[in-house]
Amino acid sequence: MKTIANYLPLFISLLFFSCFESKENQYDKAEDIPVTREMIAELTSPPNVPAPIGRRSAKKLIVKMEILEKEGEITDGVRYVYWTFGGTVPGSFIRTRVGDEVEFHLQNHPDNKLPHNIDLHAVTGPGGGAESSFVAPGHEKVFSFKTLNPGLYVYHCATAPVGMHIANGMYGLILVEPEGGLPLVDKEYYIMQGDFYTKGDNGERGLQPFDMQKAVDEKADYVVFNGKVGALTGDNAITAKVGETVRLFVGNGGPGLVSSFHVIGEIFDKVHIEGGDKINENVQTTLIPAGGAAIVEFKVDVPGTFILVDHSIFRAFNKGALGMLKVEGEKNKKIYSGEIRDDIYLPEGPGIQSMPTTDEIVESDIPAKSFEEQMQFGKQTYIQTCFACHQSEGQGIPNAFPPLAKSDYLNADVNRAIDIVLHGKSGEITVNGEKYNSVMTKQMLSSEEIANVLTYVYNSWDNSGKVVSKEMVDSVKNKK
Ligand code: HEC
Ligand SMILES: [Cu+2]
Repeated sequence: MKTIANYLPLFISLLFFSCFESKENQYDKAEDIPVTREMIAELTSPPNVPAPIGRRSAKKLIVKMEILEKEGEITDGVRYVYWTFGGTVPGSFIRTRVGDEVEFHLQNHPDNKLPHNIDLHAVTGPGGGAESSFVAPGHEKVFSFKTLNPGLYVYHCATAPVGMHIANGMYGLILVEPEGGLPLVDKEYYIMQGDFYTKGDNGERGLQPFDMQKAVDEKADYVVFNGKVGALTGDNAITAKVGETVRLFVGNGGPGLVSSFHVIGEIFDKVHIEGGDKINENVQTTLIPAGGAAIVEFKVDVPGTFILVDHSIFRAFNKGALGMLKVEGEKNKKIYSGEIRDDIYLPEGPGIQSMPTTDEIVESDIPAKSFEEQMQFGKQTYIQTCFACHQSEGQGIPNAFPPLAKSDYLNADVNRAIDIVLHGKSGEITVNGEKYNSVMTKQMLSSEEIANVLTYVYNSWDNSGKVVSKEMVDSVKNKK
């Protein structure tokens, strides 16, 4: 028979530990961690995350998440109706600690057209909450769960057709920090990849409906970070200072594609593989499954712009999966020298060094006979030659290749444009208010071809409509 004496050690230890709210976890099971008081969860829009939990004790944490169906822009001129948790893609970031009792309020705005629900991968229970949270427009559903496992988890809508709800942007991340919190770092950001499927091709303007067949075939028109092309580039880039440690909470909503997440010019000092406890070190590229996540950490040692990509690289340069981390601070020549020299390299000896000069280029023998032919031939040259850098719609790539579409620089001076295609261009230029400082090599084209391609460029994408003739090209050529 048990007496009070049997329980005495337990009483004493309980007394002792309850005096120190933040004492190391003395509970064998997370389900036994008691919650003290109530607290409204801070939710944030990407790329921001709520404040770290630090050493706070487990709480009853109230999460109020509002579903909004709303139109947005997936890239310049292309509209898309997103379905969102909290008004953004990905949805609001939720930050909890192990042992929290989360009271989840899922609110479906009355203006919405469809019912939705939520499956949180951090939930232990049927459907990850989906069964208890199916909610019609103008209603709110409440359910509650205890966070048992620390880690970074995806949440998403699980209403049929599930793939369509996810494809429209219904996903986000919930972090469950361990007892005592993750180690503090200088900067934390929230990034989530997603693939989008539109009726029109990539770049086709106007309001684009979701394309079920392309989604089934996993033929994405857009693969992006944080819901749209350019959500993390230019003025939207994330930032840090030299010497700081950056932590990225990276998720992949899918619905279809796996991400090969990489930061160009950085090495991840640590990766919490798949968002769990296991830490890998010194990683170049980490795989993030659809419906999965990873926490990556690295110290930034040198200044510059570091490009975040899905290293399935056409997705980055052609479909949008490209972000930027801008690091400011002092250079460190020990770590990175910058360009030291540009020497002539002649593996076969100096005898055969010959960069063809423009004079040696064979003139094409079938000249265009009309404006229509100029446009047709010019488009061919554009696709073969200029497309790779200036992109299909002349939109360019931020910070790398200037746009030719609606380019003030192009439209201001036709002879200068001819000169650039003839001889190449380097040094700083400003196009539509953005600075570029890069190199365009000279293009090996005949005068005829240059006339056609520039006519095509000038008569596309809202440019000035100038017609360029072979004679104009020759006169720029002969000025030298
Ligand atoms: C290898 C990549 C590359 C290719 C191929 C290329 N360009 Fe460029 N282009 C550039 C870069 C980079 C600049 C900016 C150079 C600088 O910063 O000084 C530029 C600048 C220009 C500009 C002036 C800036 C502007 O946006 O109006 C024009 C016009 C232009 N290119 C036209 C063309 C045409 C036409 C073709 C095809 C015949 C072509 N380019 C092929 C990389 C390229
Ligand atoms: Cu939904």
